[in-house]
Amino acid sequence: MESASIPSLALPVGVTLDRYIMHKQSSFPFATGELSQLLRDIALAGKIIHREVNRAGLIDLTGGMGSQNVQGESQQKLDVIANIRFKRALKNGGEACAIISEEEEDIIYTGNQNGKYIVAIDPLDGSSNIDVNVSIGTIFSIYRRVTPVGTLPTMVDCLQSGRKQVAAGYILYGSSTMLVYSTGCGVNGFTYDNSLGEFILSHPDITSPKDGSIYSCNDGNWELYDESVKAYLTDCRRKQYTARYIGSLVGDFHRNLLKGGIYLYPPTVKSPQGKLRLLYEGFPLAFLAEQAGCIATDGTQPVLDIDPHSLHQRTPLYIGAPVMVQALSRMFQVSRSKFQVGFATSNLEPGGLAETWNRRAAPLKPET
Ligand code: FDP
Repeated sequence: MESASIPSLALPVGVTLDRYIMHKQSSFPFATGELSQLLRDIALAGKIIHREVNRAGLIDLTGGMGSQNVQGESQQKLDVIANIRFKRALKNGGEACAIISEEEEDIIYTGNQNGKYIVAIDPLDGSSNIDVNVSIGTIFSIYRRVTPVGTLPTMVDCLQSGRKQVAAGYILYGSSTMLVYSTGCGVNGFTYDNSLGEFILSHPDITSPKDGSIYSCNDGNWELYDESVKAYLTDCRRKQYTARYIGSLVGDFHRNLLKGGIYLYPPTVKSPQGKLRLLYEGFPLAFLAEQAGCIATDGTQPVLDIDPHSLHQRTPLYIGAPVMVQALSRMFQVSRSKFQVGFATSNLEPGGLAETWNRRAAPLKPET
């Protein structure tokens, strides 16, 4: 029998992701294990990216490819590598019939028409941070296909409501690598143990603080923000909240999820629909946020209620602690009722809110 002092000499390692996934699967009597396998495929690709990210500076994996992705953004070598790794893992796994990737314009058919699932993925998010050793991440979203198994998946499978996600998550390559995911029954976080090659449950049942004092946005865009966003941020400054912005959505979201805060990426003149992508950034993070007790809105409606109409659709995103997001939403409501025009995606278009404001801000001309 172990004496009382012995366990502290050999602390238990904890629950591995594999065991956790299997355990969760066993609570669904009709589960076939395919979603579990899909999650394991994603975790495996994540481990490989972790390895590549960690030695990028040593084996010439930093820097640009000299090419652009479908969004017109310059591709980093690791963007391309991560895309290949995830595609390969998902194709070989067999559970996904189609993939939507930030790096590719069209639906990627895996060749597994019997696969039940669709995966939307941003293989490596925050790519401007790759070369400077700052946190980056992978974001994923999983849907069950709606067209019959055995047929070629279609746009109908890929453009489902965010509320139809069966799982979503991210892998954060930061000071440690973490995989955080939800299948709709809470959010759990696993930290990668390099020596074991395993993700270990480190953050069970993540519940985010209801309120917070961190705000995260690109302050350099201030002049391009709408007045209600400026008013909200001014209030954050007045309250001496803490400004924290990495410029890696996963890192910024993760910090705010754990500590309590709000992340804002409003529309700007440069990105009138917002910069972030709905299918593989907005939807999965909104799903996790709601599961952890947070709120995600585009300024007019919950992000999960947005109707997707194209694979690389963009969205404004305001996500985080409910008290903070609600305070911002109230400012949107006030401006909407004042000017009686729509906000969010239409606010910077001709006739939109920003234009209305500019008109109002201009000196009044005499009537005649
Ligand atoms: P990036 O373009 O560097 O891949 O996905 C878009 C994203 O990163 C987010 O991760 C990040 O929060 C944001 O863009 C940063 O954008 P800005 O440089 O405009 O602030």
